Amino acid sequence: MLYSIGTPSRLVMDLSGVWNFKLDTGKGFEEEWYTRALEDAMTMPVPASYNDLKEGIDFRDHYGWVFYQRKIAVPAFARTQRVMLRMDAVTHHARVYLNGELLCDHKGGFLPFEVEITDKVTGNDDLLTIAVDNVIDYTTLPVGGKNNIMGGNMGMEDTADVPVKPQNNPNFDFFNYCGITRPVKIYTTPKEYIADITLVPEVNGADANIIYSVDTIGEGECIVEMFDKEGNLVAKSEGTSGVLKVENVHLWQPLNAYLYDVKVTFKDDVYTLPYGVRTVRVDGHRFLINEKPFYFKGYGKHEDTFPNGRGINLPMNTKDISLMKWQGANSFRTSHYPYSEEMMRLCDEEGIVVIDETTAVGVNLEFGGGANFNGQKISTFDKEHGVQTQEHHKDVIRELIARDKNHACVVMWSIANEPDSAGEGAYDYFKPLYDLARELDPQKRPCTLVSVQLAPPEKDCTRELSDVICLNRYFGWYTQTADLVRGESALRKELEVWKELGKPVVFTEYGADTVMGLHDTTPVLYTEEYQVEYYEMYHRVFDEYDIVVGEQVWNFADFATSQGLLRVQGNKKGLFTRDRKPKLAAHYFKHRWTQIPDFDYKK
Ligand code: BDP
Repeated sequence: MLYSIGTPSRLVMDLSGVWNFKLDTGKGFEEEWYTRALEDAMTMPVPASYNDLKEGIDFRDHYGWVFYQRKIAVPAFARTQRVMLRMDAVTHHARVYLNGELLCDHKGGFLPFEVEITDKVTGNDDLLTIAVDNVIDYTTLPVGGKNNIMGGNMGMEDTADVPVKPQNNPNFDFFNYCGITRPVKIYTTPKEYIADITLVPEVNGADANIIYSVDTIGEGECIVEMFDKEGNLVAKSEGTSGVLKVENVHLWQPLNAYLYDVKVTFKDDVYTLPYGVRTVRVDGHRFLINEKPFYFKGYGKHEDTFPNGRGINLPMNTKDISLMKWQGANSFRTSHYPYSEEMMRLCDEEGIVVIDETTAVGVNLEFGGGANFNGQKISTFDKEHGVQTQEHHKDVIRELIARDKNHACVVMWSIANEPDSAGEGAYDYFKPLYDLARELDPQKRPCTLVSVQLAPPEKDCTRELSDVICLNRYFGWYTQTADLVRGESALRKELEVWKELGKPVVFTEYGADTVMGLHDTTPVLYTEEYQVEYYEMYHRVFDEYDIVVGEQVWNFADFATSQGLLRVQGNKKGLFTRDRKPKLAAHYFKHRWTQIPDFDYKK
């Protein structure tokens, strides 16, 4: 799926701005709010999560549908073209109406979807309404749980006479921000147009072949040209599929990006794609980028800022990448959902390596002692009572790869975060998903799932399925709490098991909550000193194992979560605070990472 850009043949109208907005307490669809102007509407910016933008817990934790509305006017000259309405992300479930008519219904809050409106727009003020639902449960990704993972009454009886109000219970550890979180755009194309472009690099010594295919609607001539940074034509081919031959190719390298422009001309339509040429593959326990052993230095992150929530924040994206470079990092994982296309394009430009994750977080009913149904413990993949997410999970993989397949920055797909990968039925749940990703990705990038500490390494289906073993480990925090000596022993013990398997291992999470400004001479939990000592312990161990080819801390920055007894206004495992001030550990990492090369750190 192509990113919407203006080109000599395409016009983009960005619908960002202040829209009308209303919480639905149950009557919205019955009363057909989408057929007329919302009554008693409030103002709401698009794009943004709405939760932190008005006061009160009922607003912040609203459960269910909300309605966004505005008028649109598409000028006559644009209506001679094919007119598309594109939503970059609506979290989590959207129904889009124009002048009262349902145009589309989309499930999944972090990937784009679009609908043609050529014959629907009148040119006068057309009424656009987007209804958005934030309910998460066992059928959605991310998964909503029945237990609150942060715990409740500490084992004591709840004697209140007032019933618990309907609410989301995320089966994951980040605030369930929602709304229209990324831009909504109208764009045009000619009636016969370029529907998709797929590029696959093959590097042979100094030269490269870029194998391309262009999906077109209509019949006609198709020309594909590749330009270098100075605008010189370096390759050209005709036809909707073929090869671009590039001599003395300039490779895209981590932290040393180089982007060509691939320009496709099909009849009246023109589309230009920035494109980095690089290869990726796993060889034994090494992760090769451009055939050289790469070492991941970086983070798990979140799209999380105040007061945008998960709403796109372009200045913060730029700032974050600047901080990554300051620190000597080279990569991050899009934990726990696909990030904005603007961020992916920025990573292509800036040479930041990305592990691209689906929205599959919470596919695990073992958290907090496990889920139950009528008092019976139920397993995650129980056909009747467990999660019912596999089909939707496939859709997410399809949409993610369709969106991100051409990005040089993406070097690996993460199928899920911390699923119940050692549970009964896990292999049967995941095998078809890996098969699908491998079939759909034209570049055949490595695939992984990010494995939870609850999963014993001997039983974890990631052993067979993943090209790279990605581990989230909290020795010295959630286990061996405050005891780094015993934490170190547990970490070594586990690595001895993975060593036998011979696949590369990347630590995709390890971290300790740390409250900025809390210090002590004895490094106790939550102090900045404990965070540093915790990381020093892990690194001592990582450096002894050749199979460990990467370290991505949890987390880049502090972030908002649901309320809970272990969360003091959010998760505090950031190296930076939520407003991006460095903790002691941020300086420690700068020191470590600026000494670790991106390539050849491990043999
Ligand atoms: C892991 C999750 C991550 C959490 C983290 C934590 O993958 O989302 O925020 O633990 O507890 O289980 O800090």
